[in-house]
Amino acid sequence: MFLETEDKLRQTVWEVVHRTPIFDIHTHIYDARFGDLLLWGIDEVLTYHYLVAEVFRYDPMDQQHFYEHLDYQKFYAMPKRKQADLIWAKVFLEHSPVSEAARGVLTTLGLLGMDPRDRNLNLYREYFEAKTAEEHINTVFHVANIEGVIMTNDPFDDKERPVWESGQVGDKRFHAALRLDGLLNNWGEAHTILKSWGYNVKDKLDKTTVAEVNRFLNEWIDRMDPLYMAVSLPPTFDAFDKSDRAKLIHKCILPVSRDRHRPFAMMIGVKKLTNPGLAVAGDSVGKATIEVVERLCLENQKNKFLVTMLSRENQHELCIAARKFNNLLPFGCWWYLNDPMTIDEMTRMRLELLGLSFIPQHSDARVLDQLLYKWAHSRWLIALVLQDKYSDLHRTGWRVTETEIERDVSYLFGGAFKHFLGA
Ligand code: RAT
Ligand code: ZN
Repeated sequence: MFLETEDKLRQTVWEVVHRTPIFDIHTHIYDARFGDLLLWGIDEVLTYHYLVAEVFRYDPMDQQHFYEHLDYQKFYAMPKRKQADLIWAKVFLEHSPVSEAARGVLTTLGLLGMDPRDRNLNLYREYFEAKTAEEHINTVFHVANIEGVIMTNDPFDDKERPVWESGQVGDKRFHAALRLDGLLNNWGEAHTILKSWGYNVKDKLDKTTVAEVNRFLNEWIDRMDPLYMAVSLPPTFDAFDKSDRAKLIHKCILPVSRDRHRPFAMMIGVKKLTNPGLAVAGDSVGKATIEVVERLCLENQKNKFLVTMLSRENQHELCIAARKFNNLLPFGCWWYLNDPMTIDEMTRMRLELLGLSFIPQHSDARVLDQLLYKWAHSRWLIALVLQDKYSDLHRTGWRVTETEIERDVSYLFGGAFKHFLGA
């Protein structure tokens, strides 16, 4: 039955967006078999690196003896609980928590049934202390209405690797992504590690080395069954220069990605450690070159590329590139773009240029609880944008049914990705 009034249409869009389960294609959370690698609870939520960067914004303004009082090393040397106390004091109590990352903490607490008016952090801590990781995963997935997530899985991570090697069976809601920053962004170190693991590799990417890297990739694909292979890349990324990375991409990643039917996800535009003292909070952003993406798509038409770019300035051209190449699927509002203003802008632009053929968002959650706020905030924004788009359609005289809206929203929230995988 057609939705005949605009009010009914808008209300239906709102409800459908809020009840459709999400398949979250990029996170940094883990299932319970990974033990301590799965971060959860209020102290982890508060010490999220997005908030670490913010606490240092306030300190020089408040403290006469800034460098004595709070330098980066001292901050990171403090126990996590103390770091959380400090962030709570500075970002939530001494100033109102209006930033997106700070607001997210409050949304999270509210969604877990706590009262965000409480300013006593220990009350929140008590809530988490009474939970187990498994219980909490179930609660978060249920409240956030998430059907599945993709992790970020790095074979070069010494804590993570043994879990994969042990062959334990994981939670079916958690899927793998083979993350290759270690291989592609630092071949000098990677090749010595590969060698120590018994691969017959040399610094120079000769024929044997290439074959051995491919063996490594295939073995990890067998072990993890990742839904895609991924790398984060600098704004200066050029897949056609003379670098080891470019050679590895052409000789190893693209053939394996093609043969094993695992798209290659490129996350382009991060300037690592612009401020090294801030560690994981110290990365910045730069505008990248779309021509590199276009040429990769053109010259490798049998390859599939998932692409997200970190700079706002790259978003329009990424949409245009996707109009030219159907082996390119743009995804998410990544990291510094995961803010209401940019989510709104990017989602409108993508719908206008690509219809429904993109992945509007991923959470990038590093802490389990962040699935709650990241998806609550994104759903809200996506619903507002979709209401406008369906209203525009309505004004042409076109009518839609609730079933059609459900079809469209589930395509955005997981269907487009699964279709791209060929599932
Ligand atoms: O958003 C983040 O938390 C970043 O620090 C990165 O993890 C980024 O998302 C990445 O996957 O490289
Ligand atoms: Zn990430």
